[in-house]
Amino acid sequence: MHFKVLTIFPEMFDSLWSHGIIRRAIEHNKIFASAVNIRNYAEDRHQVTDDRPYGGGSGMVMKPEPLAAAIRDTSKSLTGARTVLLTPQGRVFNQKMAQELASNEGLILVCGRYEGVDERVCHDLIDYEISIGDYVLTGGELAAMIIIDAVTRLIPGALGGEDAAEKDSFSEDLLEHAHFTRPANFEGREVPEVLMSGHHQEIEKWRLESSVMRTLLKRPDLLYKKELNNQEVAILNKWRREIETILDINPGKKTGL
Ligand code: 4FV
Repeated sequence: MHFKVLTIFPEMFDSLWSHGIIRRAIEHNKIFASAVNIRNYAEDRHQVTDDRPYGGGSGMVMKPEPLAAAIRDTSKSLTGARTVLLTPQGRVFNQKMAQELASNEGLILVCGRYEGVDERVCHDLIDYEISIGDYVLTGGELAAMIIIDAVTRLIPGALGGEDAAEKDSFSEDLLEHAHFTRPANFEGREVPEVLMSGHHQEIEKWRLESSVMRTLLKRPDLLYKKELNNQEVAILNKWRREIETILDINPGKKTGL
């Protein structure tokens, strides 16, 4: 997987390239990544990449010429790469989109600044518009880093443990189960026995129940839109029976709620 970032602040990515999983993936040639300065494609001697908006108003807009030249030149050296503009206008990024993007040869990530980029660039040269969430950033760089991070860890071998990403949150549209490590007793709080039992089937069962219940409690919206499998239905039915038993035993004051 090739990542090419187009930005007026390429040095912002130096730290991303040189730490953790991303650094390891680069060192093991699992990904090839670099940031290119859009200013290099500005023809005037001040390398201006922004200008005042037609129609007036506050702020500046990214000029089409340097951006278009940067995208075209980068696409030439990265055949088959898809171009992504990071913008609040885009589809909101999620794990499923990360999996889709990870199937590409290469991604050219275009980072806007100021009020945004000239619409004619979006129209002619952008394959995907992606947003990382419904809030406004000062630039697309942080959004590009999030995409690079989430996609890189899906590249086979990038995480080290071959199947590590398969057990991700959201890979089954469920939140991940609770995680524990040594010490077995931390400030009086024990690790669930089953996790120290070595009984892998029981551990998998416990972890699935932990995932389903955490998803029910923290992100029920994920369960509403999910096709539940038999195991998940069985877990939810077990808890429904638990709740019904509690309500049968202790109906509580008839509040009519
Ligand atoms: C953004 C987002 C975002 C908008 C104007 C950069 C800023 C400025 N990008 N997801 N949310 N971009 O707020 O991706 O150019």
